[in-house]
Amino acid sequence: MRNRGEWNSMATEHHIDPQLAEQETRVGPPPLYTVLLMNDDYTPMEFVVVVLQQFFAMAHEQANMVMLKVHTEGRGVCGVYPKDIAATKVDEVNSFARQHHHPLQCIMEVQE
Ligand code: TYC
Repeated sequence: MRNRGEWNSMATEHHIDPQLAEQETRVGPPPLYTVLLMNDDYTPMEFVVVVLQQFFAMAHEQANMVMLKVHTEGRGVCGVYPKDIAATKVDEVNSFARQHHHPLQCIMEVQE
């Protein structure tokens, strides 16, 4: 039978199956990702406030503070999420901005 010799040596010589190696070495919880907005010269301030309210569940006052932080400092945090949720938020915000013909950029960064 094909591979019998290989299987036998794995069983008797205690080789590590490479497909299991990742499971054996992964320690700790999965990383979290920070979702950020980047400043630009063209997206209207009120559009950014709406994005923060609609996609990140912020109240108008908090959304305005985050928008102004992005406007003055170049970037600002929208939230911190597991990888799949962060990636979905990034895609949704960038699609929404493009639908409205704004250059707004939403990105994600792995947490330290
Ligand atoms: N700088 C933009 C303006 O003056 C406003 C803005 C804020 C754009 C935050 C993007 O992520 C952003 N209209």
